[in-house]
Amino acid sequence: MNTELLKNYLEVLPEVQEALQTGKPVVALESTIISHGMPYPENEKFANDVENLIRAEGAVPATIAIINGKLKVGLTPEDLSLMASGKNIAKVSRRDLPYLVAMKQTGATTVATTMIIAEMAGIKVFATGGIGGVHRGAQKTFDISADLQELAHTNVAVVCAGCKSILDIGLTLEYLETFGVPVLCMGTKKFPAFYCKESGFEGDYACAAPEDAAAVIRTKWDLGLNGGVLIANPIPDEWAMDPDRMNKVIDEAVAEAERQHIHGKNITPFLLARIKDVTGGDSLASNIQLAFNNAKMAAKIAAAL
Ligand code: PSU
Ligand code: MN
Repeated sequence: MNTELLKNYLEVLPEVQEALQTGKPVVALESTIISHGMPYPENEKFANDVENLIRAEGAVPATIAIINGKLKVGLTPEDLSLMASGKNIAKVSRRDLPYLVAMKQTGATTVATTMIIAEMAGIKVFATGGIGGVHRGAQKTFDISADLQELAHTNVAVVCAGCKSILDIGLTLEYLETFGVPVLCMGTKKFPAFYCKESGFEGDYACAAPEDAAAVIRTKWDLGLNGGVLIANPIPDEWAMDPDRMNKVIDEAVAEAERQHIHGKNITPFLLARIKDVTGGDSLASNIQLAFNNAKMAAKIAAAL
């Protein structure tokens, strides 16, 4: 990577710059979860609260977004407000990134793009809610999130609560195996399904403590094995939702998306909004809490690294 050239594109917030220079733990956060994953104004409160939780753990948060073509690493409260309430904020995955930057546009970064920009800035740990993956019916549609290829190649550890059953979770785990991405589950071997503690699938290994996860991450890169590590952190008991209820809601949302011929980058935001409407906001409260839980875990892993 040409670091001189990169400087023309990257804009790192002083708080984050200082932390990176002095070796303080830093946790990257994505902005698609703000702009396309939650409604306003809950999303703006969430964006500020999750940053403060990371600070309370002794780490520095770096929410990532594209603003007027700049790759922003660390956002001001005004930037967070823009990502939460701005109209027509693009959803930016790897393929969209050069266009948005060249045309000086504003967009929210997915897991894939957040990983790319975190790596450019030298940030090793990233907390989110759920990753994208292999969609149900991908055998026909070819719809596999670019998040999985990014996990295959980019050296950032991603802490998530598993993935939603809007995806084919079994195929998502197969894909990660093919591309050599270790899936570590915190405190259990069971792979969680976002709102629910269990998906019916297992991850590769259980990790008892953040230090163990950090040791695996460090060792992967010490051995010259490029790519990410996926850390699956189950939603806390008090916020976990009933799997039967959620699977029914999700099945109906997927059927509705098919009826409306929604596909491509619009499908994930469509399903998320639909699930939130049908559960009357219960899912939003769980979504916020699982993301908080991941942010705290990511701060501990970043400190141990
Ligand atoms: N899954 C969720 N919540 C989200 C997303 C996925 O439960 O907010 C977002 C993330 O930003 C993820 C992106 O990277 O959707 C995946 O989109 P796609 O499937 O179009 O790659
Ligand atoms: Mn897709």
